[in-house]
Amino acid sequence: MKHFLASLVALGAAAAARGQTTNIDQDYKHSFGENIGFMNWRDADSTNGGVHVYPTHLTGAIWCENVGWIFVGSGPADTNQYANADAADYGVNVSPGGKLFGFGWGENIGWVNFGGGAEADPSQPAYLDSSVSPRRLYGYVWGENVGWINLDDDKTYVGVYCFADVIADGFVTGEDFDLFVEAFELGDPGADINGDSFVTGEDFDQFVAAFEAGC
Ligand SMILES: [Ca+2]
Ligand SMILES: [Ca+2]
Repeated sequence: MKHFLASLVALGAAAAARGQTTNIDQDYKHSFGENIGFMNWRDADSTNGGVHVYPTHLTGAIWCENVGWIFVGSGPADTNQYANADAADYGVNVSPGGKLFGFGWGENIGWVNFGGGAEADPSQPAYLDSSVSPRRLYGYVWGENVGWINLDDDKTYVGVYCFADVIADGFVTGEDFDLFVEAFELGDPGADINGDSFVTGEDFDQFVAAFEAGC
């Protein structure tokens, strides 16, 4: 078992290094765009591998059945959030209260404004709600060329696993704890809970807080 877990850590490390891990709920992984159809946030293929929601930002890509990939960022350049001042450091951020803001880039549809819903009248901000189970996204996102993207549906929505769910199977268990500690001791990217590309005491604190809360 120990050996298996170590292999899993190694796999996770390789995947994380390529930005391929996801913590999107396997049962709730779609949003819907009024003009672009269903959007898969988790597992459309093994190349881009879906979205990872970190406490302060997103990484990865969403597959849209009609318009291809929307990239939500590959990791902020300097801090825990994308500056979005130019195309070199773009992506979707998460505010301390859970609101999404910043930009995704659609290979065929241009910029997608994740803060667009907050600017609508009435305001319909896109946000991560951590008070519900499963944790999930709500609200609306605006695509400059494709209109509204709905994160608000009752049945078709994007669920997000707990930050402490390192194995990302929807359950926070001792197995996640063991794997995290092992990854942490190795300085493995799988233990990078806040997604800043470094494994530090901050990740340890955030993991323990999320683990104790059980999300
Ligand atoms: Ca788990
Ligand atoms: Ca970190």
